[in-house]
Amino acid sequence: SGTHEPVDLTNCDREPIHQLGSVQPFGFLLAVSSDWIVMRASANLAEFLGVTEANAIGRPVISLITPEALHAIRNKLTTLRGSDVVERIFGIALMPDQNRFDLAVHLNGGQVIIEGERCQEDRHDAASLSMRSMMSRLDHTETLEAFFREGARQARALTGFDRVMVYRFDESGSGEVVAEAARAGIGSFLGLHYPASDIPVQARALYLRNLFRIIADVDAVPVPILPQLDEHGQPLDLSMSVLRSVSPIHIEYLKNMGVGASLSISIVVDGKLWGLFACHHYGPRLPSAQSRSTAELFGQMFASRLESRERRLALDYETKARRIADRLLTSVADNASLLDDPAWLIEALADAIPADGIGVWINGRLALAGIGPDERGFSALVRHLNRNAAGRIYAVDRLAETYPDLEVDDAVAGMLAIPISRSPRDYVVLFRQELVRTVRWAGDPHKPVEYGPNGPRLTPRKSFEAWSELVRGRSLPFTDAERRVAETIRVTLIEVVLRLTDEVSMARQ
Ligand code: BLA
Repeated sequence: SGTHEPVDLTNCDREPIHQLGSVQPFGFLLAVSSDWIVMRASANLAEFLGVTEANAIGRPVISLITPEALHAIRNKLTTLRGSDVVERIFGIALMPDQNRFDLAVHLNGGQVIIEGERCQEDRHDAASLSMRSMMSRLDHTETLEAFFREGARQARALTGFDRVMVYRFDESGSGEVVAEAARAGIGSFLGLHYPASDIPVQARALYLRNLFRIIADVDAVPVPILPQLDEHGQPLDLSMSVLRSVSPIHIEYLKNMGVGASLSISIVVDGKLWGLFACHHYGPRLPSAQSRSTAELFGQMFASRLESRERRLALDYETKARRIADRLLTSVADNASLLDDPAWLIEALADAIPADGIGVWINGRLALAGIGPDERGFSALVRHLNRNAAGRIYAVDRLAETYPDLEVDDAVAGMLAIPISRSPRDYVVLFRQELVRTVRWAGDPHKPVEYGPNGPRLTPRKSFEAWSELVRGRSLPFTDAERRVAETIRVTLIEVVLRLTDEVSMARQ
């Protein structure tokens, strides 16, 4: 609709993607008042119902469809009291002697939104895959990685898309491809990272409400919904629509990736958008409404399995970490000189708090293994720590930004400091390297960048560069669980170090 400012790469977050005023052409849309008068219709109505939108608008819906069809829709409505619920009716005849349709029905601002598409015989028979056996396969995977991989495989079996990725968001909204199932010969996106801006905030908010997003054909011409504006001057809110058309920016992104159809299924864990099944097809693709519905259900089951797995893993981690901390402390209590051996310490902590370097600073002496500042840098770091983190666990994932005057190698980006004496002087400090150094490049970095109408930004390669810029100087953050483990280690190491320094001063007397 012409009422909005033009969208470019700088104002993506403000594009009203739920109000673009058009649908994808694979189906029709009717907005019907509570007394069943057609208020709006998509401009392709005649293709499906043999009546033009101009002839339909203002008429009772019963002049377009049979009483039986209307009755079926009304029945569904009784279950639609909650908002954000979409009901489906498969294989229903809307007119006598006519092809069958699949319908999606939902309520919006007192109106009934009816979306229909031709019922297709599915070559890819999703219904024959039993949800129970799929869940059982998922449950039999050992590791989280295997669980994701199995999830990707099953989502691919359900949708028939060329590439299915499990895409996980981090706290900042950037994402990583953590699993992939793909047709042979199309390369791999596994392990790649993308910036938060590739999926703008309003799109994420929408995917939390509406868990299934199909873009069936990137070359499809959107069909306007008429009239565009209602008597209040408002475009139709398509948040819960199945057919909602797509932002031209995102279409360009998909085309630049060579993608013909895209599908995403939300993965919602603990009420938050954990990630997406992101699916690409290298040509147009529209799974049947029934298959899509099954895939959506699969996404929900997968997410609930993931939720309980994450809880269990968190518990397992705490148990394991406590054991590691105990073992570490017994060893150090038996043989305090182990604290002079940072290589031993980093190894002992590896499973509890993974790091790329460790420094042990006791009585002004540094023992360092792996990456970390040298003696001078470390003593400057310790002065900072004494000032602003005395006696407490302190973690940052952007060291250079936190302490601009600190002279440390660019590779060192993350730090977790564990004070180990009562007077804030002695520390065990874990270091993590810059994240961009640990990941693969998206696309071929030597390939020339291609320009589209919106510039070179919307390509996987540029997208990865944008992400790299964003995380420059940052490490993988230390998690809350890791900090809790560090706290356990702090409390007990204090006792050990205290005894040590007592012994030293006794010997001196
Ligand atoms: C939506 N962007 C999306 C979606 C994905 C991505 C998965 C969901 C819709 C879909 O299934 O296609 C991004 N796709 C990815 C990523 C991978 C992938 C990261 O396969 C990694 C493998 N996009 C941009 C920029 C803007 C933008 C700069 O890169 C805005 C300026 C916009 N992305 C954008 C919009 C949507 C979107 C508007 C919403 C599309 C919609 O649902 O209408």
